[in-house]
Amino acid sequence: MSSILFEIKDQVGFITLNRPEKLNSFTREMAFLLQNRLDECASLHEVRAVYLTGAGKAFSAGQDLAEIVAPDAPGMDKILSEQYNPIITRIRNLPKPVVAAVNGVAAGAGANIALSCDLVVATRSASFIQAFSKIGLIPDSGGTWFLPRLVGWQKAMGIAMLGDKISAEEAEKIGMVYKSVEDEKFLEISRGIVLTLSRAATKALAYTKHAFNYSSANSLEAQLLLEDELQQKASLTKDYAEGVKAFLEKRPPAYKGE
Ligand code: LHQ
Repeated sequence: MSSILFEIKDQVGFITLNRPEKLNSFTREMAFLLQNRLDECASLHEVRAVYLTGAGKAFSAGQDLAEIVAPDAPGMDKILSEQYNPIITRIRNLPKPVVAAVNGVAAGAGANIALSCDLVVATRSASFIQAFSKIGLIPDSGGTWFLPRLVGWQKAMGIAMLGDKISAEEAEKIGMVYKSVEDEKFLEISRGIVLTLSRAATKALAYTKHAFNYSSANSLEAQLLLEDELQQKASLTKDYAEGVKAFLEKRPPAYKGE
């Protein structure tokens, strides 16, 4: 059985991290397989949104720590640059919404892969752990970038340095995740969100994502110019024409992602 499962259904690319007996901790092979699946999701027209989740009781416990002490293990110079950084940049640059459906514990790189997604929906019994400090490392996979932006400097510093286990409820309260939902409703709600996104005006969502990606580094003036440029692009899409037409005809829009 592959460590990454992939299925396309209802215009959604469903990616499942699949090493449940090791809490979906990442091997090198698994990191490369995830990169490949993200590339497929980016290039396939039939995929209009992505749903990333874990098999079994965990989302992901981050790097497989047994693998990195093996005699033939790649050095630290390769692990981030080849395995994790390309996952994060793929998720951020993928021109479609990516939903992390956090079904259980998300630790280390597993937590930060989730936080790099556009929307994080967590089941109530899930938790988030910046486990790095416990083993003498720093938060990687974008952790030092996403965390202070999501929850503010002080909370981020505490979470990073103390390695606190943050419950899904707390994560929602401090703005780390979009929603935490009751376990019984998790699948229905998280899938409902990704289905809604897969039927939306895909290009407008891609431009929204692009604008958000640039917003932290841009001045207000630069961001206003970027919005102007992207809004002009959005206004040329078929989906924009359909959106306005559907509104005037008092019917739901039928977007095609074009
Ligand atoms: C694991 C793991 C795991 C292997 C559970 N590896 N087996 C980047 C640069 C280079 C190097 C290092 O990494 C990175 C990025 C990173 O991600 S660093 C952070 C790595 N992750 C961690 O430090 C988290 C380690 N795991 C834990 O702290 C706990 O497992 C958590 C809190 C996630 C869950 O605790 P429990 O629910 O009590 O589960 P468990 O600990 O009993 O784990 C179940 C099994 O999964 C167990 O195997 P076993 O054969 O004994 O049943 C664990 O050994 C295995 N497992 N995480 N990362």
